[in-house]
Amino acid sequence: MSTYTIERIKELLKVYFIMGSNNSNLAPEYVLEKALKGGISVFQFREKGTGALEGEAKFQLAKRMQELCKQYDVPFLVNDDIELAIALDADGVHIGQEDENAKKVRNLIGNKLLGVSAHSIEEVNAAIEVGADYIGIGPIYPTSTKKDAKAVQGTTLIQKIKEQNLLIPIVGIGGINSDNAFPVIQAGADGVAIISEISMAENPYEQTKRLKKVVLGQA
Ligand code: TZP
Ligand code: MG
Repeated sequence: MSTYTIERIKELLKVYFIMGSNNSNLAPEYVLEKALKGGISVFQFREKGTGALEGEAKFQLAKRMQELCKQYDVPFLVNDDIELAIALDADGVHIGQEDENAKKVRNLIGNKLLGVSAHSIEEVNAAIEVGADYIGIGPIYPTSTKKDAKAVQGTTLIQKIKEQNLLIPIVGIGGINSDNAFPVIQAGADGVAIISEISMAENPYEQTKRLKKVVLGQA
């Protein structure tokens, strides 16, 4: 486990923005700053797919985005790339089932935040076992952002986790927007993780505010 309390992690997951340089036609730093101003609660740097930056360019972009997050006091997480997370002293990492073994990652990152994607109750339990701080469940709805996404699963697994009284914080992901976010929260997720609805928005600031209101039940 990390040094964050469960309650704090649940707060952080509320409006969880994920982005890399190929998720927007605008400069990623510009979009991130708008999202930070709009009230995102955590940010994940996810630089992958077509045209993704590598090496020094990836490192420098991550560093600039981390700097922005620091200015707004929002935790900065890194997707998959443990080495990068350690080099930047990021606040945590998020890994999928096909990435580095979660137990090994926990040992490498010490008490930084660890998020793990899970698609079944077995994967959820395994993630809890190795000390994951939260789990990502999805895709909840159809998405075209992740090309190799698993089958759409709706909120079934989230409900199952709640029925089994598992205490691990949960974030839903995949195709989430301000019109369909609330059912994810109602099913038991602590928050929603979002790429395109913010990164491709005409106005990422307004879109973030709108999403936040929905998640908080104020829309
Ligand atoms: N993992 C499952 S779905 C997905 C990821 C990274 C993509 C989410 O992107 P969007 O644009 O919010 O559907
Ligand atoms: Mg991954």
